[in-house]
Formats: sequence, structure tokens, C-alpha cells
Amino acid sequence: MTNKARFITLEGSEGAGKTTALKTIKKILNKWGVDYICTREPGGEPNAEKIREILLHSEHLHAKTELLLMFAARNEHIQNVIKPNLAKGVWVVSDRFVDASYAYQGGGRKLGQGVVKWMDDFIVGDVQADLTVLMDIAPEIGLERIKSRGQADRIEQEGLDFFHRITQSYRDKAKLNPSKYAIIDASKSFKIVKQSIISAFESKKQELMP
Ligand code: T5A
Repeated sequence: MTNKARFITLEGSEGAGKTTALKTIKKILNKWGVDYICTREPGGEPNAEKIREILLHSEHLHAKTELLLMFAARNEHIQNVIKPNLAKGVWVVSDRFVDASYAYQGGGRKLGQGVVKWMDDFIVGDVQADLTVLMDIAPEIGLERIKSRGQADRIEQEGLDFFHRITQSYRDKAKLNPSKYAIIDASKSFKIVKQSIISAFESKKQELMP
């Protein structure tokens, strides 16, 4: 494979259907014949998975601790998984990345976008996504979808206002650099969402695989 390896991220509020969307993305990349790995945040490698456990299942965490741990896990993920794979020509598809920190910690926790930008510059630097698939959904619909899943984790237990701020932060971030985003109306049926993702990838193919 001669093309540059690409970094694709998948974002959205709770229950937006990212896990479901990932299946469609895998099929597209298989069809394109690219070598890729799928990973996730927080997590994606052993130390980051340990931090994920603290993040999702601690009884209480201060918002600033949450931000620092997200970026600590992200640094391990970048250094040990994302960078080495991209360097050897393997595409990386990550279920969540730095936009989740802008949305959840910057917006949801009200820490502001400035401090997240500082951490983004410090930790992520130029390891930015080539394409971010934003599964856009009203929080009411997403939360309803995950209700039947049983025990909610620490973040899922937040109130509706928190998730409204997240949705808005994602939309605001996408507006700053629209060409980097594929915004999918995730409130539609499985069939329509799948078709929207396929169309979005087809329209970006030339850019991703010149
Ligand atoms: N976080 C993460 C931060 O706060 N900051 C950060 O920097 C980062 C990286 C991760 C948590 O960490 C936070 C965000 C999260 O709160 P997680 O367990 O990885 O936690 O959770 P999520 O990434 O939110 O994953 P979810 O499983 O909750 O959501 P998905 O993957 O978006 O949804 P999915 O695909 O599992 O679908 C949910 C349900 O909806 C149905 C599915 O069948 C499923 O039952 N569904 C649909 N139903 C109808 N129509 C459709 N089109 C549907 N699509 C899916």
C-alpha cells in the first residue's frame, strides 16, 4: 500500500450509535483494501484501559481530575498505538478521541474549550484526525436508546443539561473545521444512518486515498 495511513475518529453523545457505525466503517475500509486497526478512548492499550476503569467506575472524580486522566490515557494511546500504527502505514479508527474532551470536559463539565485546547496542543499536537465522523443526535434520543442496557456508568448518570452541552460543543467544534467532519444524522433509522456513512466516505475517498 502506497497511500499515507489515515487517522479516522468517531464521535457523538451517548447512544448515538458509534459502535453500530463502526461496523459500517469496517466494511467500507475492507472494500477499499486498506490495512487498519480499530481502537477506542478512553483506553485502547493496557495502561489507558486501567485509567478507563478509574474514569468510568470511580464513585466520584473532580472534573479537572477527569480531564487530566482523559489526556493521560490519550498520551499512552497515542504513543503506544496510534503513532506506531500510522508510522508503519496502518490506518487507525478510534471510537472517540480528543473532540470528546472538548465536548465532555470542556462543554459538559464546563471547564471551557481553552484548557482543553492547551492539553490538545501539549499531548495530541499534530496527531490530529484526518476525518471525524460525528454521529449527531439529540441527547433525549440517545439516552433513551441506552436506557435498557442496565447499570449506567459514572458519566452516563449525568443530567440532560450536561448532555445538551456536549451535543452543542460537538457541533461548535465541527463548525470550526467543517471539511474535516462527516456529520451524520444519527437519529435516523439503522438503514439511513448506514447509507449516510457510506455516502460520506465515498465523497471523502479521493481526499483520503489520492
Ligand atoms: N469520554 C470519553 C469523555 O468524557 N472524554 C473523553 O475525552 C473521552 C475519550 C466512554 C465515556 O467516556 C466519555 C464519553 C463516554 O461517556 P463508552 O462506554 O465507550 O464510554 O461509551 P460510548 O462511547 O458513549 O458508547 P455507547 O455504547 O454508550 O454509545 P454508542 O457506541 O454511540 O452506541 P451503540 O452503537 O452502542 O448504540 C446504542 C444503542 O442504540 C441502538 C443500538 O442497537 C444500541 O442498543 N441504536 C439504534 N437504535 C435505533 N436507530 C439507530 N439508528 C440506532 N443506532 C444504534
